[in-house]
Amino acid sequence: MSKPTILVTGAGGQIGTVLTNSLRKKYGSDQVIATDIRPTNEPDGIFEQLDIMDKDRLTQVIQDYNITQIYHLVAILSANGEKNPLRTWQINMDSLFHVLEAARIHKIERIFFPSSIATFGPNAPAFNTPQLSYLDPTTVYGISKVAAENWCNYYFLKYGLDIRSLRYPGIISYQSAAGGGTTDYAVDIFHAALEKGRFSCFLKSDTKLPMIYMEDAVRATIDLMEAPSEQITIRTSYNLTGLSFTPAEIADEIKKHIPNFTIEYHPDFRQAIADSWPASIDDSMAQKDWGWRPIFDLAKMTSEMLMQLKKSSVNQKA
Ligand code: AKB
Repeated sequence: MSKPTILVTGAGGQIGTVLTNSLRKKYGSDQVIATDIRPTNEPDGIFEQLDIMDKDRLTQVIQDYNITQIYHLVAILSANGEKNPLRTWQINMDSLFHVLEAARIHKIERIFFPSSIATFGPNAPAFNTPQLSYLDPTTVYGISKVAAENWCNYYFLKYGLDIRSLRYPGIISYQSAAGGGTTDYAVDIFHAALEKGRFSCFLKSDTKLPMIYMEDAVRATIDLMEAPSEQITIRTSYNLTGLSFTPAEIADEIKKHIPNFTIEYHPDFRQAIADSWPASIDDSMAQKDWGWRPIFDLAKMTSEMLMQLKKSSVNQKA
């Protein structure tokens, strides 16, 4: 396959910020067109302001740059999505249809779509949730991801569109903030630990959820997109995980670095969402089909997060 020309939607979001950078490093800055609804002051690389709900503008950008691949990252996440369910459905689904149709019409070679562990609901097994499980999500975000996965599969079967997808768990990153999800606490806790030495957690101490460190998540995404088509046996979305932990477990790990760190638990509406999700995920299909292996465990991730956040606060002060 020749060098792709890539369009990233939602490039200013938690995953988009880091993924866009990695794609630029891999394929060259001029090959990656970052787009977002909000303008960016990011200095390196091409940026186009794009509201993905405007399909004519999407078409324009695809044509202007001869786009061959799309990473469609725009979505309203689980917690924010509950504040306005119909709007969430509209944005998550319409944006996907704009991308799918544009990809079909303009013969885009490859598309990436992020799904989520939010596709699972209370009737899926909570531990080692298998690839093929009952999907009865309780959030509008989860419902939109189940529908979207099936639409991706439909466009693959009906039009031969090469769409690939991962069911991301909570993603932990130092480079970008989490944006309105139920797993956000696992990013916020690091900032609070360093800035205040204490954290108020919106989930209960023993709520175990599947997570992944950003570096692993980005590697999984690019590896999946680079795998030969014949290795991709799942066209809805692959289960993916890095590690699973509870708020109490991550707090204990942080205490190894910041002994005076304290945590309090004040569960809110996000507890019910977390309770409906798996505690751990079976991603053996991703391992078998395209060689997925996570690198970061809880200890490695915690020391890396703290080290990187300290480094960036020193740089900001300098
Ligand atoms: C969320 O919490 O909504 C997201 C997700 C697991 O998809 N981080």
